[in-house]
Amino acid sequence: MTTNPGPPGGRPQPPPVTEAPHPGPPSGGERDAKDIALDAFRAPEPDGALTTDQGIRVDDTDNSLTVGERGPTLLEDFHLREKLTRFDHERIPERVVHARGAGAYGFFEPYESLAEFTCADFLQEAGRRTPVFVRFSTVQGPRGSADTVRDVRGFATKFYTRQGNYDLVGNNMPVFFIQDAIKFPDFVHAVKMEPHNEIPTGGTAHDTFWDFCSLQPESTHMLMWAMSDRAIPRSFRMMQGFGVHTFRLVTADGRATFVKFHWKPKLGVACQVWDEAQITAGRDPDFHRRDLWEAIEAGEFPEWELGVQLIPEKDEFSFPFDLLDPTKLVPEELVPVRPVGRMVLDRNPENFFAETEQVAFHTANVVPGIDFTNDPLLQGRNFSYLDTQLIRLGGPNFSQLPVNRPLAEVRTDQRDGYGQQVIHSGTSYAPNSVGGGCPATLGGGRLAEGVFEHYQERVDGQAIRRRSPSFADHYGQAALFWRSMAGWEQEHIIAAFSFELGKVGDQAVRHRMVANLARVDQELAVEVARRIGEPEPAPEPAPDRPTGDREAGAVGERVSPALSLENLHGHGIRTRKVAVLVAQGVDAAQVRAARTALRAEGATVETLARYGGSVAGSDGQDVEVDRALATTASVLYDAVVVPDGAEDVLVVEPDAVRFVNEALRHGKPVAALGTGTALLRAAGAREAEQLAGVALCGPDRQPGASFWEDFVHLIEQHRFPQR
Ligand code: HDE
Repeated sequence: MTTNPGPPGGRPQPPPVTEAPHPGPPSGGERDAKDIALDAFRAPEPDGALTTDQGIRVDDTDNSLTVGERGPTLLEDFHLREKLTRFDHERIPERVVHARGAGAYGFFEPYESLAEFTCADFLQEAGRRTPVFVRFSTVQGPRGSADTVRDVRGFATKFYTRQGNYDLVGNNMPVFFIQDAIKFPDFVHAVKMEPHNEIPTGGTAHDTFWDFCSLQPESTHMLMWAMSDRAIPRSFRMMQGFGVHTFRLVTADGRATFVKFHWKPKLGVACQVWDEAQITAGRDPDFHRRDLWEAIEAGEFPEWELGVQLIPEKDEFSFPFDLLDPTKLVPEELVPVRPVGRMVLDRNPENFFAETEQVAFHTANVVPGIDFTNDPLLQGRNFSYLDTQLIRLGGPNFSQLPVNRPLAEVRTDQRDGYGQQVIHSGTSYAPNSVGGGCPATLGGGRLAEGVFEHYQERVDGQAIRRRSPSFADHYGQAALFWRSMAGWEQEHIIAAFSFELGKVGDQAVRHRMVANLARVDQELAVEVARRIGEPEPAPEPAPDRPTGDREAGAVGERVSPALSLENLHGHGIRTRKVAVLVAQGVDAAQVRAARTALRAEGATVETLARYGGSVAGSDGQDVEVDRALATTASVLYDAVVVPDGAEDVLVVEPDAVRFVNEALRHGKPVAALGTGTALLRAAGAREAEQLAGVALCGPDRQPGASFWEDFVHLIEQHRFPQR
């Protein structure tokens, strides 16, 4: 039994009851309007006396109130009851999908006015900043699942505009598995853990998922993305985002333009390789969450460019696919992406639950100047997001939660409900006269004044349950994606299909899936079949494919270079993590040179050794050790340097050998200086000088500036999968 002893020298003296000082924001630069608005809800660090929820000061929080020292506990102990009751009710339902995520605040600013296309206030003026909150997520896994599973990533942005909240609730892939929202529960039941045993956590490699997809060929295009490296991003900061659906931009005079939204990461797109992702899931299940947090804390603010593909309404039917079909993308070669602004995330939340867990996105949160289309997936989403928050956040007042509150003033006739935070006065009905007619509607035709008016699309038809024939091509763009991949990307896709289908127990499912792949590409299907032990599939004609394998055809129809990771590299190595392996006798000058050269380019450099502390360098000076090898892993770094002088120790250090072996296997840049090459050999590299991405500096030579420049260039290329 323990009691809180308080400070030495007597009982703690509670400070006088005063107004708590304001803690202010935790990190980041300039304070924006949302940050300042949150001040009203920030609780100070509790440094005074402990109280109950009612503000009553508590004498003891370690012992329940009992009759005598060994007697029964008294019901009258309101502090005990409150403490346990509050604890019992701490959890809320996790999101039905996208349960695991991480978020951050920041701002968006346009490069130029988009007034020509939209009256959305936040897009009118170059440089005018709008606060944002972004949440990244995986889809399949529960809240506690690993970050690096093979999955789609959510990329949801809430813009706190002067005209109210605008939510762009996107993913890191530009298409989706299904065309109609009515299939979403089926899809999610199939992809989530299987109901009888809740296996697997966070992965798609199981029977029900592949059963569904094999029977639902509209998922084929998205499967190609999900089996590509895009499904195992290096970090949230290095992935694209897409609005997926076609939306509308609308001008003040009611003119509409179709639009596809794109987020392009300033650091370029970078992915892990599958083996690396799997090991990372064990070594650091918080890999992406930690990366985002640490980058922001270090002042390395992640940045994306917002791009739009603009399509005049008159061109609605000029593509070989339907713009309303969310399993199709608009190739960038056909409609270029126009960069229109940038988003920077510069502030971490203060409390995960209050902000990242309670943030509520909704596709129907649009502002004047942005509108929907009849994409049947989008239409269903416009219902689902509000509906899900009602159960997840416990009632209709979730938009009053600090993270969800708009900066724009809220005046509604909505009242009451669980957790109402507002003390309303006056009337709550319309029309009224006693309230002076307020809050009042302003009437149509006033988009320019910030009044939302739905786009006046003319629609005419019969009520039918039938998919449009214009949605029927399920393989054309899957094949386009496949053809647009570099050889190594195709290999990764084959390996991913083989891994996933190899884990499917039901032979008929594998069989159907291989037949579907044959409609995408015969070689792909044959190779996957070979690897999973299926008979070679017969060539499939894919009769419903207008874009198909046409030999002729514009770039963007036959092949889309913009889809390949080869063309999405970033520039420079800012925030890449480089490990320098050290041990007794290491060339300390080389360690210093590596640190200086790589840090000058913005990389994070850490020295790793068997134990923490320091090691004696060859010049007698100590080299500080940043981390003990046992506390970290090769998969958590982007590149490795093995300096001269410590090879005797390192080649017999299993953690060091494994470190380099994994770096080599995962195609990472490796620099070996002088006798450091011995560690490469110990790690299994026979002819290191022949390996792509390996930089060697011969014995008796010191790496000069050009050596480090070349190594920086290798890190910039991220991976050497051809190795
Ligand atoms: Fe979602 N989706 N979704 N989704 N979605 C949810 O909303 C839904 C879809 C996406 O970080 C849920 O608040 C339906 C496409 C993201 O909080 C839910 C359909 C895209 C997030 C929901 C889709 C997304 C969600 C679960 C098919 C990319 C996480 C919890 C019609 C464009 C947002 C919640 C966050 C979350 C419904 C399909 C993106 C249930 C019905 C397509 C990024 O409402």
